[in-house]
Amino acid sequence: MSVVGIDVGYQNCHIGVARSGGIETITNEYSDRCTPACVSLASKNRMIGNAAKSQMTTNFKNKVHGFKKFHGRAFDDPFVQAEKPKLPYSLHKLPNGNAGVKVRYLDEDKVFTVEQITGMLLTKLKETSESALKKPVVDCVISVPSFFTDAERRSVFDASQIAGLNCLRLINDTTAVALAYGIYKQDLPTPEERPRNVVFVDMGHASFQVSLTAFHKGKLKVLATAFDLHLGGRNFDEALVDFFCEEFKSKYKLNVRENPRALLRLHQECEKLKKLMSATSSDLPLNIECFMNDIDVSSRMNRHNLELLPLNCASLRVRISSIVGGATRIPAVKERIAKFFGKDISTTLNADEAVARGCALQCAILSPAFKVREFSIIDVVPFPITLRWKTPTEDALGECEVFSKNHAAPFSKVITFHKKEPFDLEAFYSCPQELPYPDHRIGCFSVQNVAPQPDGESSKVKVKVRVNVHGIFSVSSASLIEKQKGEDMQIDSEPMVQTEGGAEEQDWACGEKTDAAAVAAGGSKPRVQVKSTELPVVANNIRQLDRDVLKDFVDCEHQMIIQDKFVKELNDAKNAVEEYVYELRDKLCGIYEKYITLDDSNRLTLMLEDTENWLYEEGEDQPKHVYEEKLDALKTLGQPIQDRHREHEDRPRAFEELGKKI
Ligand code: ATP
Ligand code: K
Ligand code: MG
Repeated sequence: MSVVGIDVGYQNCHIGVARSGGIETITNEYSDRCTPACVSLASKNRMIGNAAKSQMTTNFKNKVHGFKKFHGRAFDDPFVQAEKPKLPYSLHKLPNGNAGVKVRYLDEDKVFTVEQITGMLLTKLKETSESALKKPVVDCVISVPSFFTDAERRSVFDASQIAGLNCLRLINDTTAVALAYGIYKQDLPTPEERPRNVVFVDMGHASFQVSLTAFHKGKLKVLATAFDLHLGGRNFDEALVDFFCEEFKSKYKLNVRENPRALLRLHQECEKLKKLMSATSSDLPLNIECFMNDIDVSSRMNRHNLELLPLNCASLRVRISSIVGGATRIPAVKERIAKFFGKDISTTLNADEAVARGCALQCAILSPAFKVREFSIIDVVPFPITLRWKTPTEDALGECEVFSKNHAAPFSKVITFHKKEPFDLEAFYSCPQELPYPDHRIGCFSVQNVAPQPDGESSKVKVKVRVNVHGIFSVSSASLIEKQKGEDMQIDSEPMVQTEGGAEEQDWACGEKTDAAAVAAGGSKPRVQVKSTELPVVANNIRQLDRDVLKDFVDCEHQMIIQDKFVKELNDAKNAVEEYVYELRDKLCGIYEKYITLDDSNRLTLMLEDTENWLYEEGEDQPKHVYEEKLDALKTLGQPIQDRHREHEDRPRAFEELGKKI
């Protein structure tokens, strides 16, 4: 079994793996540790990662990037609407109201959901891990921003399933970093000592996350998280793009915003410039040849002026110590963070790889196949969650906040209701003004098969609500508690119990008027025999893909993988012919010259030339076997020459060997 951790960034993805030597990040087929979060759809296949990014400015309408924040969002979401005009590809409203991506793929117009696009990216990352580990990869841990809501987490989880991954945990970015920081620390305080509190800061391309984490030996507990959803490295890129767009308008009379390709190029150049400015405070040139309307543009920028540009986002206003994420390399960011906390900041963690390493560590901890130091992680619920239900007596709705902000997670609670009939529990985020999303619904959970007691009284129904390891909320189970003859019930006095996931479980009473929302106190009364019957709970309006649809997407991804493989093999076969032509031609006028008659050589050269022309004409687009046959035919002619050459080379060595023996 393999142990893999995947940091899926808005811009960059990294993969951490556990090998016998420990945790390491791996490189992809371009020897790059970073795989761009970019998917390109084409007429025969898809390109994902570096291959997609390298051709960013051609076929750009079908190159999808910057999709991470569309997870779980509706097409009409103001954030999606604000992003739309900045994107070179088009967004499409899906039947369920979500935002989909419209592209040309296999010469057809196709709409993919964000789960499918992320699924494609994960397929690539899965393949990269498989080729590094040389074995199949299924189990993994994937990072998500700490502010991701239920809908987003479910959406990323669905994407992992589309890619055929078994995600053991969706872990928060900053928590993964905290784990990567803590697990190797030998000097953490003992349980009796005061914890070591560390603030982690991650400024990526599109968001800014901060967590305050308490460490003890063998465990970490996240105390609080804070974030700015719209502050990241890209804000600096955009500020530069805005600046140059204005400048080029007055200087060259160019309307860059009207030309998606030019705008993309400017974006790329601005990002390069931004990175250079982190390393030097001197004036730097910006030159783009043939930028628009055959005009070359040029300008200058420096760090000081960058810092004066307005950033289109709220400023650094976090309520910081160890920092990661690419954008923390910007000197102004580092400076402000240090100033805010009045402390020196530590950048000992690898800014690009810490999240992926933390993910791999968590995967290693969860995997039975790998031995690693135990480390317990308690995370937090980012936004408070409330349950609401109808009361039969009044028009009013019953309501109970089941998870407060920064409540420990994973965590289960048991809530007791008194009901005579089936009932619905509506779950939502309780603080809409705090929630950076327009939709605060989580889902509706129907508790079924509830009936009154034989004596007509309400039945006691225990409902378990839970935020699981992925940070996903659910009403996970319900049971009907029946009075046993002549005995009183004392369910509310059950002590706190541990559940499987290491989460604490807590009993709550949250019922009708009579005993409304009284939190049961743990007691020491003896337990009485009660009959408990499991009740079905049906989840409605959960913001995740329909299971049938998910299954179709899994099949669809599988088909696309087969298609990509088919195209790759075809291209490989074609390239092999081309390579053989070049190689043989080179050698014919070089090392093979002595081993072939001039006549034969001329004939063969002519043939090679024909083949080359053929490759550009009717041989451009042939089935694989045609290329294989072509290669075989060439080899039949080339092989005897190669053999004669080898024999000749081997002869002196054979003599030498013979000489030694004599
Ligand atoms: P997110 O965490 O928001 O999903 P991500 O994980 O893809 O995004 P990172 O890889 O952490 O983001 O950081 C990428 C950002 O960091 C980009 O904006 C990039 O331009 C910026 N960046 C990288 N190196 C430097 C540098 N030397 N100076 C300035 N910015 C940099
Ligand atoms: K990243
Ligand atoms: Mg990141």
